[in-house]
Amino acid sequence: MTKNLKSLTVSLGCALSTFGALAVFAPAANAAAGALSTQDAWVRWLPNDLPAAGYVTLKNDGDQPVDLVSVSSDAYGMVMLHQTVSNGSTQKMVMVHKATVPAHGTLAIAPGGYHLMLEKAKHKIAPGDTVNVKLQFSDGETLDTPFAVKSPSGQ
Ligand SMILES: [Cu+2]
Repeated sequence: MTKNLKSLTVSLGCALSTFGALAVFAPAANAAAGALSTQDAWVRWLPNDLPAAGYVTLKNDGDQPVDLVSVSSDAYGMVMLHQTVSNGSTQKMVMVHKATVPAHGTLAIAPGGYHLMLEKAKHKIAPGDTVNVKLQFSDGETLDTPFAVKSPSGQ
């Protein structure tokens, strides 16, 4: 609660005209009307049917934190949310069930942190393609997001 009050104060304090300040007064029923958006969605494709990794920045203009709770795609048989964790000198990835997008903030699903693990491609996918990934959130919002498929070097 303290955290929410603080972010409310900050957004009211810096600019009364910001989107965030307006959202504070929106009725709860409008919560699904689009506090969330995505930026820079892309897939790092790998050859030989190796699993691909999806990256995206999630932006939350609302005054409550929202969790990403489910990911799926028509293009892949299996999509999971993974997190890279380091144990001293080694790194491994673990499956996680949610990732929080802070109120009036962003969550970068980016190399070294979270990634979407995309496995079992349902058809041939190559750099230059676009695949849609459905991102579902704890507030009921769903973002059907086009991801640009890029080569392993990110081109
Ligand atoms: Cu992974």
